[in-house]
Amino acid sequence: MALAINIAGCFRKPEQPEDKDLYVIGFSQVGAESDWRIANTKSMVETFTEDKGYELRMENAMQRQDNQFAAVRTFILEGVDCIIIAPTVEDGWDAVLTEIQNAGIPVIIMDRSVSVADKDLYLTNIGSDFLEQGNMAVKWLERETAGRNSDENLRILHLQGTYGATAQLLRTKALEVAVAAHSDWEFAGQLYGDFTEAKAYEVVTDFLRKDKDIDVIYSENDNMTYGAMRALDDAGISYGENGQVKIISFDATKRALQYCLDGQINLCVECNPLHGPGVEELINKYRNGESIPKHVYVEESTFTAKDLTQEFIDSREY
Ligand code: GYE
Repeated sequence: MALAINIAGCFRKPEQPEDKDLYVIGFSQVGAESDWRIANTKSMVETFTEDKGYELRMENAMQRQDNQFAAVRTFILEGVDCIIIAPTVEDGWDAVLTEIQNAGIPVIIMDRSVSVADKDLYLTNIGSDFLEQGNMAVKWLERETAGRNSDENLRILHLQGTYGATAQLLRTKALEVAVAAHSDWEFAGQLYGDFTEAKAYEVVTDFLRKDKDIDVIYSENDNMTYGAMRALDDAGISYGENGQVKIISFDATKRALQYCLDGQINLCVECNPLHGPGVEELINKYRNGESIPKHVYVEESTFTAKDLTQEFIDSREY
């Protein structure tokens, strides 16, 4: 491995930024699948600037784990100072994380998590408490439907993000536990939307051709919500504050908050994408030899129309 690094070093052109003594970060980003992701990328790019002594090498994995493996192996060959991974899915990381460990490079897992037997394979994991997000959504739905006077079950259409991603696994878990616990709740369907608007539009459109009897949409991110809203519009089904279907959406990015204020989305569950400063703080601690918590969660809440003002939405960064 040392040889590989030296060989890579030999091919460096003299004007490369390492010569300026920058701290080089290899960052494997999931993709550009959502507004959340774009805000997250922006936060990283704005945090790790050359002015502050960093060189950020970012690779977009287009939502594919094998692309992440390739990016990470390139970072190892380049001998970067630190590797940051926003993992597409939780499983399958043991081998490549071991390769990084053998190269002596610290790893920070950002946003979603990895599921590995040996937790020493990474320094720390900074991201959201996705189970708590799901639980907040479910509690809201309980309150919202309490005392519901109906002989019929509450029919929930569940839109799922990328299978195996922490954000999908835990938001799904919260809802599945709740549906099992409420004898009058049921799934109208569980559809795969892969966190994208296009996929959600396609699957919800298809679903509504056969079944229009739904009371709730639980959408595991904002972009899938937008796809579902278009599909509901096409099918002539009303939603939001005064509509047939209550919509719960995860992320609380600006456009979704606006729909919420306008009465089209009932609940926005916040998912903070601005991890750049938090990651930088962890890197500083590492570089100063300070101890680092194994998991750092960010504070998040929920919003309904009554919690929002136009001024608040306009002031949000994402
Ligand atoms: O909710 C979704 C994105 O992992 C928190 O991924 C992230 C999720 C986010 O594509 O919009």
